[in-house]
Amino acid sequence: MNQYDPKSIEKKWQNKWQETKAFEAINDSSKPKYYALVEFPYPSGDGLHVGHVRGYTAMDIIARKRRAEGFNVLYPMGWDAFGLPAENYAIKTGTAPSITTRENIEVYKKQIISLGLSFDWSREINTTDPEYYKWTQWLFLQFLKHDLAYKAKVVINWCPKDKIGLANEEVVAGCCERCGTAVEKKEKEQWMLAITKYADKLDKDLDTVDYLPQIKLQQKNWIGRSEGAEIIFKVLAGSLELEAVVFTTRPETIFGATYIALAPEHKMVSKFLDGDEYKIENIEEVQTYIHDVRNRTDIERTSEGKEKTGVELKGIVAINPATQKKIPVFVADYVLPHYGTGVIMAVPAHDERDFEFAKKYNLLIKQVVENPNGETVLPYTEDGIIINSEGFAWANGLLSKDAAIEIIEEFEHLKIGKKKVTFKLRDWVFSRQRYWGEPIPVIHCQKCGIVPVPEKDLPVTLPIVDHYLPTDNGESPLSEIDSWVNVPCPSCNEPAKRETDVMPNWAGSSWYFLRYCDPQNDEAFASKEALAQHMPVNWYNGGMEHTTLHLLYSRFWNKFLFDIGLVPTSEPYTKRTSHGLILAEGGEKMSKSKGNVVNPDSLVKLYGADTLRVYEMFMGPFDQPVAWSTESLIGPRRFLDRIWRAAQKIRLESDKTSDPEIVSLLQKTIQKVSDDIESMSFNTVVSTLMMFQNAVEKSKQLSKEDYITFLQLLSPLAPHITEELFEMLGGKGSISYAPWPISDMCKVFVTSLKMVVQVNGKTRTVLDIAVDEEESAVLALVRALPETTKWLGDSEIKKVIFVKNKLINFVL
Ligand code: ANZ
Ligand code: ZN
Repeated sequence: MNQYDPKSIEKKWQNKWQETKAFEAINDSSKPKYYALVEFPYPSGDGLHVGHVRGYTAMDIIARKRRAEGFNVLYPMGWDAFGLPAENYAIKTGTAPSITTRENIEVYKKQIISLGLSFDWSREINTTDPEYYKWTQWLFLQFLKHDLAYKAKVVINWCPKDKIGLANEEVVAGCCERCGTAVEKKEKEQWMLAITKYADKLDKDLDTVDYLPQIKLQQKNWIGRSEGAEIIFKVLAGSLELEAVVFTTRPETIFGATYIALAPEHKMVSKFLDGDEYKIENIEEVQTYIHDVRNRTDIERTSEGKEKTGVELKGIVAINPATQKKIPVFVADYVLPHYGTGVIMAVPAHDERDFEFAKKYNLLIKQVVENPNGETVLPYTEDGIIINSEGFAWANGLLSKDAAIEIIEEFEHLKIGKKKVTFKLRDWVFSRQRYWGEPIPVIHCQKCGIVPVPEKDLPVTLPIVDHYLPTDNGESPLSEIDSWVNVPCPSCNEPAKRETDVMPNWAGSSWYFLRYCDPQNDEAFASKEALAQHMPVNWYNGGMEHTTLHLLYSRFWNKFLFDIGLVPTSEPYTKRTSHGLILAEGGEKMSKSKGNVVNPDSLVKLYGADTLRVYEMFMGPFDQPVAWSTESLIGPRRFLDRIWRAAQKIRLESDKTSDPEIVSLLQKTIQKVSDDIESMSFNTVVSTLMMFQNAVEKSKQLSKEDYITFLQLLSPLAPHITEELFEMLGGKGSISYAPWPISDMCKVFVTSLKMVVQVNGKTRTVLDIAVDEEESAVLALVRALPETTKWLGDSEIKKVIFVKNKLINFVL
């Protein structure tokens, strides 16, 4: 065998790894544990994408290095298989999603295996397998038991075309993420998960994990913690006296609050509109306005460019609790119903939106903060010095930050306000009126209300249906299967009905990393022992697009399970990194509609998986987006060809020792490759290895051992060719488990050093010279320096003291 033939050797090693169970993690190992995780794919009809290969190969390199370092590595793979594409395909063709899913998984699995990724296939999971979703349902019942799952009438984003409720994040620029139809608002009963109860922990505990800074920041912004105060404003409506509670992050500006504004959806507004007790003067105007605002998105309502609108509730006034002055009450679009209290105290002098609004409606603008560094231009939104706060004269002159603390205390004392922390995060709409999801395991009984399906009856499996479209009133197609829906109540045995909503496609992935620890367990979602052995995940790499949803959802589930004593750590992932997108050749996004998606299969056939892997690691900095170039695969392929040839030569005629330059360079290569793998600087790993191969080709002598060490460094990137050559050169066992090389910096061969140049014992400069340079050569170097004449002047040189490799001293 003399030609490098990836086709045959890649198959050979893939079979061998499988036969020897080379990559199976052990549940009771004495080795230290290491859990490496990548996001499991949705098995779409399009097959694997070169973007998948980038992330999977990167973690594969980490996993392989850890095995070589002596860890018991868990690197699992599975299928996140509930989701809309299979369901939409079923609506179109009538093919059951379970069938399409099975077929797609088969394709994906073959593709992934062909890449030589070292996944532990004995732990493969599939979120649509009833044995898996039994536990997703069981976990839902734990949320229900602990009052974290509840039903509520909520205004949901509604896609009139797909007939489906959408999560906020599924709405892109006001349109349905899937079909592009303009999204409407609709009120509907939904199952909710109370993720907001964990908002504070999800925020604070980010300090305890090692995530890339931009990932932490995105999570923080999404959670949106705000510290401020709630303050009570009296509202006078004729003879009625009501209270409106505002949320503000700037309580120290209270003396500048010249109106209050309610969200159009606020309860108090509807009370004014249809209550008999009090009717506002301009009821029709307000009604029309509210109707107009209804279908505007939050972004349209609040973004900077958009004009803010509102209408005054005529005949009603509020009392500013600090000034005791009567101020107008507005309904305004820029006040959102589901943030803070849905009511604001407006301070036009110090808030952009309020300023704009006050100008438009001719409202009082009263300055209460002064710029300490110069002229104050309104609206002045920075911190500064408090002025014009007569009622709390002691506050005048304080810095706004300090005044805020004191003023809150005063409010608490007067019982008109209190300190308050608010979050942007909303509870999670957890039901979908669809088919291809986990049925929510509850039964509705006229007498008993919501009754959980007893554990022994789990899983509630999906029935066979003959059509997949939601009903016209937007209910799940499950609602039309009478034999499935009608069941006796588990509690009173009277006729009752199953819940027909299913879970969103985020459910299965919220806990899959736990199931990998113990995937065949049919008594628990995972045993305590297995979880203790493998959790937490040591390193999780995935897409940046999953930072705010999947990552947050799964942290929430894990934290809840930790609190009820079912998992060993509060945080599921110790470390999180993200890879940059792979773009199409022209730099555009790869997409099916543009027809520019690159499928790895043909590349594996043509060049081999090792070449594809090395190319994807070499193509650019790992965390940056990078454009694909099929042409460029030839470079990595030639690199592997050269390695193949070099190894054949060494097999026939290897030397006992290598050139000193090789010995030295190898140590530096070990160091650099080891470090760069840890920092995911894979492109420099490849270039460092290429430099070593260049040196090998120039060398006079090369030992087999040194070349094997080099192959070990390459093996996480190109596992097949290195296994083959390792075997060929007489390596013992598998290169995948050969101990990772450790650099010995003592062997590093120094090629240059610094020599001190002195005149009469005083240091004048430092010269770079070659090791062991002779006196005459150094003298010639020094004389060539332009400064030398200045140092030596006209004096005669009495003596030259030369200490090899250290210094040269002219005595005048
Ligand atoms: C008075 C004030 C004075 C405010 C001032 C700001 C500046 P963040 O930081 O994002 O939490 N606000 C409160 N609830 C709102 C809602 N439901 N819809 C729209 N705006 C709302 O923003 C908090 C600030 O946003 C609050 O502080 C409130 O305006 C406004 F010089 O109160 B502020
Ligand atoms: Zn009942």
